[in-house]
Amino acid sequence: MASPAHPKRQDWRDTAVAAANAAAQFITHEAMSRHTLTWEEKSATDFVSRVDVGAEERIRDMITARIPGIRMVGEELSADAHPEQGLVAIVDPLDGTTNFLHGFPNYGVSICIALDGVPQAAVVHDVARGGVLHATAGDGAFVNSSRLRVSTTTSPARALIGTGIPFKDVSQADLYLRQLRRLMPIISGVRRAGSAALDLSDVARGRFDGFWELFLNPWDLAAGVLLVREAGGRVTDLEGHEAPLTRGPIVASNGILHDWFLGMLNEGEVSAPYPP
Ligand code: 2AM
Ligand code: CA
Repeated sequence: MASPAHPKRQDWRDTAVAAANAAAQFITHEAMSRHTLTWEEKSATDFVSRVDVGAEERIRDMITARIPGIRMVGEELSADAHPEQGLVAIVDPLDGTTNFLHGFPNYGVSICIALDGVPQAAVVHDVARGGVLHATAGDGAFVNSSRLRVSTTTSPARALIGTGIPFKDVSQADLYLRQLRRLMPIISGVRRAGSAALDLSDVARGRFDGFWELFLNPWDLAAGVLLVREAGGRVTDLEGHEAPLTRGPIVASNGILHDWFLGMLNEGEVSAPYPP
């Protein structure tokens, strides 16, 4: 197992930021002609276009040229690669594809460089709303050059919570709706913006006090996990274990509200809410 903070992590962050910038430039250019794009179906509710693939090719080419020996775990081109073995770049070239295709301004690029399952460097480029969020392990999180801090909200009644509504696996809908029903009357609001990487960024930015989703893939969550941790928050699974970089449920918060949040999500559920 590698030490948690690798000496090359800042070089890796710089490469990830450069690759995200290149992808963001491409996405912004392509957004002008989004009406001409063909939507390809990965499944009935999950779409991809040549913009996703083109952005990932640009990221892959830059990262593999600058970091010898790195493996890609990318949503469109190498989704089956293992995210917790060796030196990997975990990449969502366009998180919020559905938003992008509709012209709804909430999509971005997410890249995490991890070594043996430990996130070392991360960037989320908030393409539509603006801001390059980045972090390296142990050195804090930043938006552009400003330090990021999670919120200081202590009262659930003041909490604004981000979420992702299950869209593929409807078997999770009942659990999800029970969780939502318990939270709704006692918090200040719930938002579903359609990009998990940006939702986690919004926890790191202190805009959301918490975020949960029952199923995410490694590329949706890996960069955001490091941003939230480095901004002073917590990210776990539903049982309170530190979030892995593999797929699964994610609960993020400003840390202060975390135990309360986990308690609410799990209250009255008879068995472990999500299969391992
Ligand atoms: P994507 O745009 O990279 O596919 C969590 O909700 C994640 O699921 C999002 O970050 C989004 O990542 C993905 N997703 C895919 N299809 C979706 C849909 N129809 N509605 C919401 N999220 C979707
Ligand atoms: Ca994507």
